Amino acid sequence: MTILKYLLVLLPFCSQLCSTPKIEIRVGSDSDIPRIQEAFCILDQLGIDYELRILSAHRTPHEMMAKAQTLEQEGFSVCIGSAGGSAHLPGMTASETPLPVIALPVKTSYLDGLDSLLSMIQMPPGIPNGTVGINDSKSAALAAAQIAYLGDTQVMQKICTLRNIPYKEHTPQSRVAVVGSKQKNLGVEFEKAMELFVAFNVEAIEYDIDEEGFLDQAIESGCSALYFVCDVQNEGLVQCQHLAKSTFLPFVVIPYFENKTSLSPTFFLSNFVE
Ligand code: AIR
Repeated sequence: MTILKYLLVLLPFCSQLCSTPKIEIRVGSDSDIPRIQEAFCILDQLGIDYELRILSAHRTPHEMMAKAQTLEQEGFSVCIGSAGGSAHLPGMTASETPLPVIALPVKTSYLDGLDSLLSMIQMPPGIPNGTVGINDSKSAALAAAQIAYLGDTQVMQKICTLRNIPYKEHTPQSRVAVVGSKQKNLGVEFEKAMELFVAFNVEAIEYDIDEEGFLDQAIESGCSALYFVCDVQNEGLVQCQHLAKSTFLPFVVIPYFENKTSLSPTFFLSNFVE
């Protein structure tokens, strides 16, 4: 009887230890499914468990929200939310779950998916919704896998082989690498982020983009993500592409504008949409 009692107490911990992270892929309509096939291929190649759900934010809003609220308790660790048109699905999901949500805009409407992309990247501050490019289901799957399996050497090695980048032994900690240009003192713009890191007990280590070997140092010190302050009007976009191409760490980019008055929609379109 006593043994049974102990077993019952231990059972939830065992199931936590044995369970592998799951990825939920929610689409707004079954018509989106053919457009995101590459995500399924990537996750299959990596041997990662995922569940596909059709949950429309306008046809079945209550079910969609309810399923967002229980994601964590169902054992998911990341959600990919894919939609076209006004594309409110990932944003509404993100507002109901603490899990990372990756927004994947699909090209379904007369506006070629640009409408969805712009809608998704404009979630209000405080409700994160990491957005990938239009129809870029490959990146959505890789980003989700990198977040969910960062501490899993086998999966990370497979990801690095697929992405053709070297894998380095890595033990993720509650630590992020904040990367910017010390010369320009971009850090001052990010005090709010720093305050949040402190509030969540996440250590933030600052690295200068011009410092050689900082990426290796970030990996060695167990950083779990790169938080890159991208000086978009200068060399930031090139640095950003280079960084994203060369690391397996989940990569968050925050656009920084030195001169806000010179911004125009044309600047955004030519620099970001490509
Ligand atoms: N959608 C569904 N819920 C929220 C959004 N944005 C999108 C679907 C699909 C488009 O609306 O992802 O691309 C049309 O959906 P339906 O339900 O009319 O087929």
